[in-house]
Amino acid sequence: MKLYDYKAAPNPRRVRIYMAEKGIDIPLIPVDIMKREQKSPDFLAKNPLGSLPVLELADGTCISESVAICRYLEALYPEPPLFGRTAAEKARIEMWLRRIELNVMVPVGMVWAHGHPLTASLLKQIPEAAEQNRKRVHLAYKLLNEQLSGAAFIAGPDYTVADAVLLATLDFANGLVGVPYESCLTHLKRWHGEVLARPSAAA
Ligand SMILES: N[C@@H](CCC(=O)N[C@@H](CS)C(=O)NCC(=O)O)C(=O)O
Repeated sequence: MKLYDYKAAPNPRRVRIYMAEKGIDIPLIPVDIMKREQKSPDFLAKNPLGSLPVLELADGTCISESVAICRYLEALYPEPPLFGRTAAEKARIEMWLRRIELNVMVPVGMVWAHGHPLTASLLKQIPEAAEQNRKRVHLAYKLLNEQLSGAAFIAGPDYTVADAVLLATLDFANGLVGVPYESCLTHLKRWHGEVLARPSAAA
């Protein structure tokens, strides 16, 4: 197996954090997004969306979508379980994965696409779209903070794949995109400090 990767991008980092938590070691093949290598014909043959990460299996099968890759690895390496054990745990983790994807990552991506100089050459930017989505991100931060007021980790008492996905998303939003969460969101801040302190955060 090999994982096509780009160090500075949040979606490949989700998988690297997940792999570090599981102790899985897979060779990383760098693909330079800044040089548009992900849009080369060779890479489009692996993922027609031309995006990272992509996991390539020994038989040439290519799996894209960060959470699908983690799910595949979970089936191969079930311990420690990061997608839950019981039906309720699995559903709760899935619920938070969907919320992080749809309520955090989607608006963060819109702020990135419509509000950042690095993406200005890729589309006709609409500043109002960036502003509107900035508000959506802040609403989502409140939701995360509320959840973390009563739980150690985002989907409950244990670290799960949802924490790996949220950490990569939040660091991207706080950093490159420039939508930091407010310091009054103390539960989110507590969680952020704790997951950043885990060795996997360096992945
Ligand atoms: N939903 C996908 C998103 C993949 C994605 O958008 N990856 C970004 C990097 S974080 C990318 O490759 N962007 C370059 C492009 O789309 O051209 C996932 O979870 O893997």
